[in-house]
Amino acid sequence: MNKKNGRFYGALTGLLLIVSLAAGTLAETPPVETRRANTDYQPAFAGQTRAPGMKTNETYRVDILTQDLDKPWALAALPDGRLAITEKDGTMRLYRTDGALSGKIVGFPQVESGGQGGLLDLLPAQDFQASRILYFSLAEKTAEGSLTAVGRGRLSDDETRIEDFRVLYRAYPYYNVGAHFGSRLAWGKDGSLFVSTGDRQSAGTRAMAQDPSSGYGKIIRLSPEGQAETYSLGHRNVQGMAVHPLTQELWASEMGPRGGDEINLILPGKNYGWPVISYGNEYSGRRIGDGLTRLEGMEQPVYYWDPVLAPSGMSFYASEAISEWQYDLFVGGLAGQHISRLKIRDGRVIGEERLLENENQRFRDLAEGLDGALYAVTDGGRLYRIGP
Ligand SMILES: [Ca+2]
Repeated sequence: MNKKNGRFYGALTGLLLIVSLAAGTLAETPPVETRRANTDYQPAFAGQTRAPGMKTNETYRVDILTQDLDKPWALAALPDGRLAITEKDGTMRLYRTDGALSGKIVGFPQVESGGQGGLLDLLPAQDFQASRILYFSLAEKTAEGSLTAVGRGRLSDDETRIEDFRVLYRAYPYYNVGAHFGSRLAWGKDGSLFVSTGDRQSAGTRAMAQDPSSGYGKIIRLSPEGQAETYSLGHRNVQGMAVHPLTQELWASEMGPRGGDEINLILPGKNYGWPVISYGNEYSGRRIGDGLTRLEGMEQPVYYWDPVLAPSGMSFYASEAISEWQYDLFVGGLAGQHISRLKIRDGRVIGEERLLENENQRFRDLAEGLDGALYAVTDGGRLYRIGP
């Protein structure tokens, strides 16, 4: 398909690409996944998994900006173009566009940094330029155990500390397992703040994803006034969320068990099925529950992977700088060790490409910069720029 379209370079390339995609031309190309699935489950609709493969035609470059980050978990662009980056053990760094990486910024509460815990996501306040306030998610550590918490604090004028850190929300109850904290943050269109949580992985906590009164396995909406409400339920471990730049829809990635990683379009009040329905199996190979993949009243994933990508942070690409990427979803893969680029039309994935497949890096989070580039951090401490 890509070769066929090669002659259409110029102003019409983007339009023609969209037309050819709408016409289903991609269906001729094999999916990027060639391995055997872990399960014999069948998708609910065509393209729900193993969408047609695609490949970027436009030129882009990949740069490693630094390898000196210490277990980074999240990054976000500040209004002045700098990148703010959290580090799992409880510090933040600033990366200046001239290449300078700040020292470790402190001032956070004690975090449970073992396992999957730590200082996790960050999100600048919408009035950051004036207020210097940032929102954070973290695995709060107490004598009773840990939980996913959301707080906010102000970046000090000398940029060495976060001041006046205050916890705004706790995904109760406390529990003594360092896994499945979820923790991605996103702004809703009305100024509400979304935070994702996880089921805390244990057999004894898993079912709490279906209990609206528990903080586990949810996407929570915090109103601008600070009221917390369950926005969606039935999630296993949501480590990626992104708002579509045009439609303002909330999308989420979710870690499945063995198979069954998901991309979901998040709608208020909906039940996303875990642990009742899943396209994955237990790590032991046994089926999850009754081995169901669909049930009335539970949402189907827009897309799923088997074998898994282990999807973490993700971002839509809003810039026109690489026109064929505009509005595509880019998902960082941990176990998959690549970035998955998904082309979405009318709520369906119509193409998938693997980027940075040969870097041997676990891609933890992605964000779009102000310069039309995507930035990504990896568990190995790297910051990548992928762009024009
Ligand atoms: Ca699901």
